[in-house]
Amino acid sequence: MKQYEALSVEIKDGIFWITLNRPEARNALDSTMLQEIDTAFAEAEENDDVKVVIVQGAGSKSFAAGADIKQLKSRKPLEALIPGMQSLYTKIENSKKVTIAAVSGYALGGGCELALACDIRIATKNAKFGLPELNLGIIPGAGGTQRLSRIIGKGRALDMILTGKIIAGEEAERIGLVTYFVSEDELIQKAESVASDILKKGPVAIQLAKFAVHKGYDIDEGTAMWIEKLSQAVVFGTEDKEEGTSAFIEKRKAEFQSK
Ligand code: CO8
Repeated sequence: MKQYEALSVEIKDGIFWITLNRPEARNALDSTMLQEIDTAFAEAEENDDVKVVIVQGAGSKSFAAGADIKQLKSRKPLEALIPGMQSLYTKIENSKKVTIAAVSGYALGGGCELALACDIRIATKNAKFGLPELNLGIIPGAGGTQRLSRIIGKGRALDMILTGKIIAGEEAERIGLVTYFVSEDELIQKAESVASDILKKGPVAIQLAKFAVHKGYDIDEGTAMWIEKLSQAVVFGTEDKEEGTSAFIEKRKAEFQSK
């Protein structure tokens, strides 16, 4: 396991836990942390025993308060074009592992965008989501303008982005920004239980189901249906399909093996 400075990383029972660990700066995403998130995801990606990555913030005050504004201040226009947060989050969205954001406290700016790049979001009562970039004279630049509207709809996304308003976990669940809304002390347990449902599935099926949803979302339905069909053709050739269908007929639990 690699050594990390701004993260704590742990692998437990098929889950790769990434904890953003700069609580004194509300887990703001500075260049070290972003580099380490990239490294940690690469590490998870290579590990066949890992099926789910859960991202959380250290302490209950903050998931991540966004890009490090102190570093952002000196960035020049062309630096916005360098692959950075946006590319990293696209990489996370494209990961073959299932990603879960377990959000307690602030998920603002790049922190909210990190959660948006994950497949599943769980929020506590004290979670606070927002894209307040316009307050800084910039715009959301790590996928927020695109992913937020795809997840909660254009009208609500425009309202959040243009006003910079911050919404609580309950409201986030009501508008579909998060899937689960739990109390503070249930967060880890809920994340583990969602992960455990996923861990029972075959890795190829997990990967291709995720791929079909993400890749099909932005293209015409006919082509997207072909992505689904071709993905299905791949899983039809796996031992897991044989095992899953046999287990049903034999009235036992399936034991999926494929890597
Ligand atoms: N960056 C750097 N430091 C931060 C950040 C941040 N985003 N957020 C908090 N901190 C630091 C504070 O400066 C403070 O440090 P110090 O103790 O040295 O003064 C410490 O964390 C504690 O912060 P507060 O005292 O403000 O704590 P509060 O609990 O009172 O408030 C908040 C917490 C509400 C989270 C508040 O700190 C805040 O509003 N933070 C900024 C939130 C924000 O605007 N985020 C958006 C950032 S921009 C962004 O994410 C753009 C992403 C896309 C970039 C793409 C580039 C190409």
